[in-house]
Amino acid sequence: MLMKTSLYLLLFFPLGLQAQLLRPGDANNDGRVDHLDVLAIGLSFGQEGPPREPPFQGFDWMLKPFEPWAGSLPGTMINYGFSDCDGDGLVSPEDVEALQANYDSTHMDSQPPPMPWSPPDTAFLSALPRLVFTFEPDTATVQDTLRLHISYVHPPGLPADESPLGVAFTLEFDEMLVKDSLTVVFFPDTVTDLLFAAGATGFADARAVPPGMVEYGAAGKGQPALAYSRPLGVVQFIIEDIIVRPDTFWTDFKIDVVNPVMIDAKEQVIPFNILVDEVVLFQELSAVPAVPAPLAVKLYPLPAQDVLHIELPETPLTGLRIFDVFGKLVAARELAGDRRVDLPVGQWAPGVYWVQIFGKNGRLATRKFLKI
Ligand SMILES: [Ca+2]
Ligand SMILES: [Ca+2]
Repeated sequence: MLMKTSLYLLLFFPLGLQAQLLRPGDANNDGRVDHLDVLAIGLSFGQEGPPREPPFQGFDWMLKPFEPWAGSLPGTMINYGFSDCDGDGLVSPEDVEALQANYDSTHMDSQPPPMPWSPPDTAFLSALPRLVFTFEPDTATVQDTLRLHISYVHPPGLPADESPLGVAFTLEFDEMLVKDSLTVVFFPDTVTDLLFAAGATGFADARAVPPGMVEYGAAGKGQPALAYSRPLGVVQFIIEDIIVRPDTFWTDFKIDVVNPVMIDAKEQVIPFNILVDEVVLFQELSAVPAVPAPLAVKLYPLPAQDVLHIELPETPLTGLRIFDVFGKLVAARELAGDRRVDLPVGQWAPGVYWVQIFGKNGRLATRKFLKI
């Protein structure tokens, strides 16, 4: 019996009995790929260890044997190897792409087995950081775009080395009030010292995150990047057309911040305060605008190499915005009603991009494409 077991292990784990097993993207090995995993990747950032043996590199959703790395996360002791989602032996921004590709995937078959991620508490802080959520505009009507700005506010006197390395939270809201499939998270452009992940359109790649929910995570690259007040991104909602009950003109759109967590570079939980704006949605019942039909868009060739053609068969284009997988804005154009745009992409880094296409009368479409 003993022989049989050993033989099985040797055959199954080519690296020998030392091998552990991971699912790419579940960097904190808690059984789910989500916004929290960006914290583990931030804590492990820049660490190096044995690369995974071929064919176990890459971040397809497969069980991957790997040799344990020499180090582990400072608080929870999760091996750094779990953060090397693509298996190349280095924890780098590319590993965050596994979060996007496998977002909301769950498993129970890693080794050691998945455990809830529960970092230890910090000592008392004299001044608490704040996370502030502000709506713009503060009133809105049907079909309006409503932006929720997320900001980190640094308390005076908190030294850089005790500052947060990362933050994560879930937003819950009434999904009946917004067009939930159009809810997009935009990460701040021109930011290079943070890694981001989100459970919403624009990051979670073709995954149906439960309705009425946005998950968000940001982490410094091995550094306490939240050492000064800074914007962390925007959640964009499109307000549903039937938002007001017949007996009222007013409906409040409220955001609940659920399971918020900030950690420092030692993977200890930092206490902080949260400030959330309320927004009032207002609709004049006599003036309900017609619902814009979804925008039909043709993108070709796919994947794109030198030029991406974007064509709208039925309405003129008024603008374009292109984001990379990290949510960084890489191009924006105002357009004067062209039906087709030829976008030169030859100089762009290969990878997945998102293009947001604006048509007349508030019509909008978001598509992704691969640049090779
Ligand atoms: Ca996880
Ligand atoms: Ca890697």
